[in-house]
Amino acid sequence: MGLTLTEKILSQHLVSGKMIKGSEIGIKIDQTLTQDATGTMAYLEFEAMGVPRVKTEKSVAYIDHNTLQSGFENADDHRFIGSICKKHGVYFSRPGNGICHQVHLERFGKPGKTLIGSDSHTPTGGGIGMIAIGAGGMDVAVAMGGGTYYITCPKVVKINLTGKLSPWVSAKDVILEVLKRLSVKGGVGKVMEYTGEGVKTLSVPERATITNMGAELGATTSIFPSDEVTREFLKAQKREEDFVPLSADSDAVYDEVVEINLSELVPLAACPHSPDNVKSVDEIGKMKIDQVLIGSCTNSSLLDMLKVAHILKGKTVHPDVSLAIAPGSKQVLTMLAQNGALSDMIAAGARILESACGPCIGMGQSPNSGGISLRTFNRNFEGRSGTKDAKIYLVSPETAAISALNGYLTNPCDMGDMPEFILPDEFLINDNMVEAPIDADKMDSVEILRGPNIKPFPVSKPMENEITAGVSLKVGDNITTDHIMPAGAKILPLRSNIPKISEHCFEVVDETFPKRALEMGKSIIVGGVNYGQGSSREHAALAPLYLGVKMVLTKSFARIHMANLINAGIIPATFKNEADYDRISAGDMLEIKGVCDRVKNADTLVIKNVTKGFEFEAQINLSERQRDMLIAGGLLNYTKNNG
Ligand code: MIC
Ligand code: SF4
Repeated sequence: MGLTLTEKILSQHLVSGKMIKGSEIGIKIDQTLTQDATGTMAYLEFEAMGVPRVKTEKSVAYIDHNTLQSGFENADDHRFIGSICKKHGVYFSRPGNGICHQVHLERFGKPGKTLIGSDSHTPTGGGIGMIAIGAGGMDVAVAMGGGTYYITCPKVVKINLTGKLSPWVSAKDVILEVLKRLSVKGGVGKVMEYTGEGVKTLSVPERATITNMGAELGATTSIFPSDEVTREFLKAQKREEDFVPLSADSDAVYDEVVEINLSELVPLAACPHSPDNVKSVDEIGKMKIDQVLIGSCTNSSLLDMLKVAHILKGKTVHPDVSLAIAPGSKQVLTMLAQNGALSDMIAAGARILESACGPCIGMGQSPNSGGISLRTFNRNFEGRSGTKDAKIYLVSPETAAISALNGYLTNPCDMGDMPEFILPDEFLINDNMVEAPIDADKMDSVEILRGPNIKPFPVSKPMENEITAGVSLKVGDNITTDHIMPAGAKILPLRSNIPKISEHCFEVVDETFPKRALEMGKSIIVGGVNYGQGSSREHAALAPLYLGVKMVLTKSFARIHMANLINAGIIPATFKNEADYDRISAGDMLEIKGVCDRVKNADTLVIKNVTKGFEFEAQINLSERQRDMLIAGGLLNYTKNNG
């Protein structure tokens, strides 16, 4: 029986467990990446582990998220990360060099390798045939130290592409179509593997758009084969030597098959407030818009930017619209400057932003009250833009650019014929903004620069055998990490200060939560399905830990958040009978006895609702390693105990 590409790469990297779907496997990690908003914590954790130099083939730290420096905090964190990298063997991509995923794809990713990154959009690397997975900072720290990374052995979904995209229909429309069909939880426990004749028609940046936004499916990752198109891309990046041809066996067996005929796709948009709330642009109609933002790790490649510049050339942005553009990397921005496309954007009235995440994470450009904003980004969760009542639509760069000129949502196909946009034979290579680490024998000479904003992370205690705690918060389905631990220009600078950032925990949902949880001492959060979808930020676990949350009890969890809860020593439990969710109210007192014994040996916990006087069961479907970790009080304690 043949193997899928996913199975081939995973089994080559397997260090523990068996390739049995649904069971836990440990894999060796070749490369890691971090970004600055999750990086400070990850490097503090790496330091705490006491490993002198990273043990991966390549580890890179990017500064791309916290780039709006409206106080000393972000600049201090950047200096801290820079000094840690120099000392411990990590390459440091300085602010201005670009968005982690775009730069990693251009300069460092290699087909067939494994990559984990402390950012949920790490699967962008799947565009060149990597197994690239988003993870919590602590898992990345462990991998940097040479430790194994654990995942549930995934099911593999074949996404069979046929046909060819019509003019002005975009890779973004492909992933929006997948999201429309499968939903934000459709990918949980699965890898999306793209195959079929249609693959050849997509360039590497287009493939990367698709694997990037595969994160919104909740998937473990997404992957394309490494073929002649990949070779051409790597050659143009002057690293053809990194190319290896990779594909699934012709008789590979998949767990599910999704058929997509590229020729039948039309321009789509994800409507507020979820990436899977997808409708066609025509269906939504000529909606008046206030803002258009083009960029983010999903759509900021040279190819995307050239299309946008072509559409804007010689025109003026509509008077009622603010258009801002953030090219994804220094390479993209420099090439746009050299070939004149940047002038076309500026002349049309676009506001050019630095090569960074920027407005995607609420770092500026919040829309006006009730504003309608079209964005080429990947997330449109409520409040993420910084304006709570704004309405965010996720679209392709083509749809965004033409709509910015017209002042209303426009189907780009109305533009008629499309010229051929061809990627250059050679990209402009200049890695002068990537600083190499100092030689190992000189590492003692490097001083670690710590700003006053950097506070130690909360210490979790070993698990107690009895938990009596009130329900401090009850929430519904699809709660995102942006609900649990919001980001944005005001809160992100607090990422290195857990006590302070915890004051904003669940702010979008209930601003009284942090104070109440602290007053309760110990508490439990109750949630619905797909709890914790979205970001990899471990702050969504560390803040609840600091506030005394002992257990999160839901109908189901998103993958990275569940791992982060376990790493923090918080029990992730699910209702055995979902109907019990309705029988619990905020404020109820819950009692669980024999917790350690059951976490060690059983698949369920028996929970007594003392307030309402009934008992029910919750499931704890965990591996042995996860059970031991919870009992030790999280990954750091566990590593110390075992190491
Ligand atoms: C995001 O897009 O939500 C982020 C900001 O990149 C996060 C990481 C973070 O919260 O720092 C992610 O996707 O993991
Ligand atoms: Fe940055 Fe946005 Fe991509 Fe997250 S999704 S890495 S904030 S550009």
